[in-house]
Amino acid sequence: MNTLNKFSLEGKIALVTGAAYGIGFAIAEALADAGAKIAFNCRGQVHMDAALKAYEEKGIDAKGYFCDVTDEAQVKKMVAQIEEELGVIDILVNNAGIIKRIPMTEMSVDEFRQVVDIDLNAPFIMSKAVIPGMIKKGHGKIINICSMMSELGRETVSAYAAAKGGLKMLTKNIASEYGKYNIQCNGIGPGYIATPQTAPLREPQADGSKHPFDSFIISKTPAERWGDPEDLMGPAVFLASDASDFVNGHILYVDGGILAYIGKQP
Ligand code: NAP
Ligand code: GCO
Repeated sequence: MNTLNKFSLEGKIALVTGAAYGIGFAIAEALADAGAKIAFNCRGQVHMDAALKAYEEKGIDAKGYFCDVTDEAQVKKMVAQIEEELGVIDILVNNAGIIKRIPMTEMSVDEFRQVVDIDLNAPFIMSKAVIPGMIKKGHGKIINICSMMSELGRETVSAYAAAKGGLKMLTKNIASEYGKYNIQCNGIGPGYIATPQTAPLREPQADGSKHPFDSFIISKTPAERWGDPEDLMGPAVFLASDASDFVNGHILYVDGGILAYIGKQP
């Protein structure tokens, strides 16, 4: 067999959560390029309309569903609709996520809980909803979008780091519990990627100079650049395809080397 055929997603049905834009959109585009039929969700009409237009412009016949991934009833309804309209989900990408940058002692319990609800509880809810279909089908791929904060902390991101650290371990546990059903659950840990989520960290200063955090990240990244959502496309196809059938419980960091690097000598 030609090894490249192992990367084909022809005939597969993929659900990418929060894929109206940003990393999710790029991953959905990649899976479509590899042959998958795409389903995605978001919460508002404005983003849905813009996303459907953007997918159409890329020549992708993506189906959009309104769903708040923290709401189990909405998730079950969406999964049932996808199974009716497209078929049983082969690939689930738990991408939807938020961050709140607040010093921990100033963060309210509700704010902490909201981040954990979306970034950790929702991947549990989504995975619990799609695994039964994967078991019946005899295979499945779950890809959890983790973070460098699955490994490292920094000021103001306590809830996010706690959630993404938990998501790393949820990934390993799903891999452990469902590997016997030929379901592989892995994570992608993006480094610092230029999307709306990190826009506040890259905004130029009033005098036109670089945002200090922008300069900091470039100095900490061997690749000396921010990542682009496109940098995640190949890794996503790999983990969604037969090419990774014996990869399970792994977090693939796509970070330009930042986690490997102690940083430039001052
Ligand atoms: P983004 O641009 O802020 O997009 C986040 C997406 O999640 C949006 O489509 C948003 O949809 C959706 N979402 C948020 N809460 C939701 C909910 N309750 N139900 C359904 N959808 C919801 O973020 P991004 O940078 O693309 O990040 C995507 C994922 O990668 C996140 O999990 C993030 O933590 C992770 N990540 C990002 C980076 C980075 O540097 N950008 C690095 C590592 C990991 P709405 O429009 O409805 O809000
Ligand atoms: C931050 C950033 C990071 C990135 C990403 C890094 O405020 O430090 O938002 O958390 O989003 O998660 O991998």
